[in-house]
Amino acid sequence: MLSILRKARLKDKEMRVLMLGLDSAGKTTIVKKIMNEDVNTVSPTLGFIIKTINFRGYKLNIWDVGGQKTIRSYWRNYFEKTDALIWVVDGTDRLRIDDCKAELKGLLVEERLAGASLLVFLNKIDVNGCMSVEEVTRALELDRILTHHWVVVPCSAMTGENLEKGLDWVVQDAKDRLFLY
Ligand SMILES: Nc1nc2c(ncn2[C@@H]2O[C@H](COP(=O)(O)OP(=O)(O)OP(=O)(O)O)[C@@H](O)[C@H]2O)c(=O)[nH]1
Ligand SMILES: [Mg+2]
Repeated sequence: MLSILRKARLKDKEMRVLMLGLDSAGKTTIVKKIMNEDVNTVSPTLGFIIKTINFRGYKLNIWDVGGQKTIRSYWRNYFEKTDALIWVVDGTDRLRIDDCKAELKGLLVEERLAGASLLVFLNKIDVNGCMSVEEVTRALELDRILTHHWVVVPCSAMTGENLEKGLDWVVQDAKDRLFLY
């Protein structure tokens, strides 16, 4: 039933995209850059922000939810009807990569996120010494994920590099799914 509803919505070219990740990963900055807003004025997100963007003929409703540890328990309030999960990783934050892995792992067992595509944005590649795609794939044990379609896209919310490439994958994966069931 859920999948039928989801499919109906995809046919309407509308998608619900949930953006999560540890605090300071760059979620809000990514959304602002995509919307052509000033990226120098971001502050930590304490609740959530919804932004709607028109992208390649699709209407993407992006839910950008704050990632601070004390408010991560609220993430579950946003799982419903998610078509795509964008997991944002701070590529410069090696210290918390295990924390990052554990939080992502917790999401992937969520039934309400079962049908969602997973885009991992490896953010902050404009910074010297940022982790590589291989490093993050290994650290987050992404190769073990068999339950979701996933991809890692290295990007920078500051320069905008590869942000559209990531969204392209999200939309394409949704389109492909329309023909699957
Ligand atoms: N150099 C660099 N800095 C970035 C990039 N993206 C975000 N930042 C910086 O990282 C910090 C945190 O960015 P936010 O967008 O607020 O992070 P967030 O994931 O929304 O954090 P919460 O709302 O607390 O969950 C800010 O100082 C940004 O300027 C990037 O691609 N490159
Ligand atoms: Mg934020």
